[in-house]
Amino acid sequence: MSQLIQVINPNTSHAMIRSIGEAARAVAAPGTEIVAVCPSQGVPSIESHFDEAIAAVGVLEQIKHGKAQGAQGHIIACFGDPGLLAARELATGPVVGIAEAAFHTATLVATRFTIVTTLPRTLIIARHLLQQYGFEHHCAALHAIDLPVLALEDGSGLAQEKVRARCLQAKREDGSGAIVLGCGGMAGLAQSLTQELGMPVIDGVSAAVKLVESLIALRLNTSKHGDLDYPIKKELSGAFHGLN
Ligand code: 2AL
Repeated sequence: MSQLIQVINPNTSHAMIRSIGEAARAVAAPGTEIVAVCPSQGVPSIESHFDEAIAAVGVLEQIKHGKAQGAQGHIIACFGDPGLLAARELATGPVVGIAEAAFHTATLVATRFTIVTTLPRTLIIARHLLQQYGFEHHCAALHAIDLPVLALEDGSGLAQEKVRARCLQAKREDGSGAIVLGCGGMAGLAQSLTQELGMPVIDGVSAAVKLVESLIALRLNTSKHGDLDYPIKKELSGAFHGLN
């Protein structure tokens, strides 16, 4: 069976589209085509509530394009899962965010996990998601490497080394059985860190690809019975005209 899965990087970094697309294709089934995209306008990286609000609109724009191109499922590849429920309203196929994909996957292989993310101010975004999704009691600790998201794309390797060092420290100190990587830009690090640490290190992009493939195989679309029904038809004005 062949299928098209759209991976949306909600920030406008083309370098990050490439690394996220590579990570997605590395685990995709032979019949899965991955199309990796980003919004036509928005923020270069998502590190605050302000950035998330702008990114969410870009996610909706891309869900609309993806549907028109025949994508059967969609992935929101930013660790704050910006616009997730709104995207589900707009979409027909399944929509999975990388934070929720990573949390679900981690609890299948460990009772408690640690999150390693980018800037300290993004920790509150992860905390809110843990509460909202009901994973609070599964998260043993959250850490920030204290570098911005785009440091992961600067080619120096410094951010990657900081992620590695934080993961090693978390293994020694946190008492958790798995580590969740808290940024789409960390996607390429999971497999080598899993090997080096000898414990599961989970990247939400690859976890989301396998979850969306499973939902498509199970013929499970987003429920249109209830609150995730298509948005109520109304005239949107200005730049939003026709979005719904
Ligand atoms: C993110 C992410 O995954 N992509 C982005 O731009 N910001 N979130 C994060 N906590 O680093």
